[in-house]
Amino acid sequence: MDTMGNLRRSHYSNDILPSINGDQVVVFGIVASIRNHGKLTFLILEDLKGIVQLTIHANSVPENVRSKLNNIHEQSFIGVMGKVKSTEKAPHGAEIIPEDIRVLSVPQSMPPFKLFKQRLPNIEKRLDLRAVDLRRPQSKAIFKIKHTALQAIRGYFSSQGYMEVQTPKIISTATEGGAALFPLLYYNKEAFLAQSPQLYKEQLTGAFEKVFEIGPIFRAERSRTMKHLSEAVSVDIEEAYVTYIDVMNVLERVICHTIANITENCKEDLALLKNKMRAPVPPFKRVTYDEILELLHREGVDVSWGNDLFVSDLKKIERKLPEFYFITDWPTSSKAFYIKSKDDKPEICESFDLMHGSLEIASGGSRIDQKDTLVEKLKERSFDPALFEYHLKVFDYGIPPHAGFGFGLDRLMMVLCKQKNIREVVLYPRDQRRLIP
Ligand code: AMO
Repeated sequence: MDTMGNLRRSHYSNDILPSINGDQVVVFGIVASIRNHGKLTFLILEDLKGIVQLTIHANSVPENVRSKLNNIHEQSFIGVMGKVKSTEKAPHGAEIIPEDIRVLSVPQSMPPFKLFKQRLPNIEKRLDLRAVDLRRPQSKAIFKIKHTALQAIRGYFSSQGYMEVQTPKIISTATEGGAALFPLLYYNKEAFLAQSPQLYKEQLTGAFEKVFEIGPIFRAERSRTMKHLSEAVSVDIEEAYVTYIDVMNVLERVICHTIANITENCKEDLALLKNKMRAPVPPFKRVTYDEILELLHREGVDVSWGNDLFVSDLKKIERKLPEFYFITDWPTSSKAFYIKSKDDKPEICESFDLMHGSLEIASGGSRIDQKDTLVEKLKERSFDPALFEYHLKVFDYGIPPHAGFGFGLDRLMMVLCKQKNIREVVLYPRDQRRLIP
């Protein structure tokens, strides 16, 4: 095996153009394919920017360089120094005639699945060897889109005056009632992985007014579904002096901004994933919980008031609500303890879920900003207020009225990348059965 020695990349594959005909260049990458025609070999090298053709002819490439081909096969990592030659037959109209080839890594085995086929084996088999699965063009497209989405989200919030924060992920209490906790031993005490940044982001509104966080959330999900993971990424905001109506406006704007950015900057990736998506235009439809119950009733599904809405039921009205829409004004009993009830109708709370068809993307609401009410709510939900003293005492020093939301980045990615299984849009997914790789 060779080493890189003093060879360093001078160009990426997409820089190899007819305009630099005759220049000496150095490229690095992975061998995507080799075609051998006796004295002539074509090798396609792939790097992070695309592909470039190397043409190795017995008449133009010395024997000591050509002999390197004997050690190379597909999926080998190599470095090449050579001269650019313009030719209409090559991608971008130019190829490289190698003068030096360094063989850096040759695979001992070939991937147990085809990297360039549309039909793929079972996802679990691919996840077992995720680092190699991620070399598939469709996988790469998903994570390029995710990268662009993250940049757009950060850019949007920063431009609107939100401060990016990081809150602790090892914490002492639950924050989300329904979802189960992952306990861990923190020195000699019991601690938990954070289900959300909820209580910390609320506290921070007193200091910074507008905050956002993009970070992991941990949920010990009991059931195994296509849209639940044990570790997911949530995009959270919390803002002072606003209500749930105001943050719904923020949420739809950040979603529209992100999708507009992706449709503009990830055209090839979207095409590869066969997603002909167009950026939605705000405002998104807003439907109350009661109206959803009415729509379901018309489809022959009767949900008792106060119950959560099941995906299987929401699928029945997906034809009527196929895109993004909000479900607002949920029963107070169905939402977390920190959500504020309506002043004139305490059985309903100032809350919303953002949906895409039957997929929940986000939830949020106005928050309780009175300590007594929060203590009452904790007791109602059988939480011991003493355990929340670290949070409750902040209220003694005053906290502004505030509202916020959390959206599942991975759930949004399922929509943006047209994927049915959330595991496809997460590099190394974690669920009840999977802790490796
Ligand atoms: P909620 O519990 O609804 O609300 O979570 C917010 C969003 O996070 C995503 N999500 C998940 N994604 C993948 N796997 C999971 N197991 C999972 N659990 C949740 C969903 C969901 O809509 N603190 C509140 C938000 C707020 O009010 O600000 C919260 O955590 O897309």
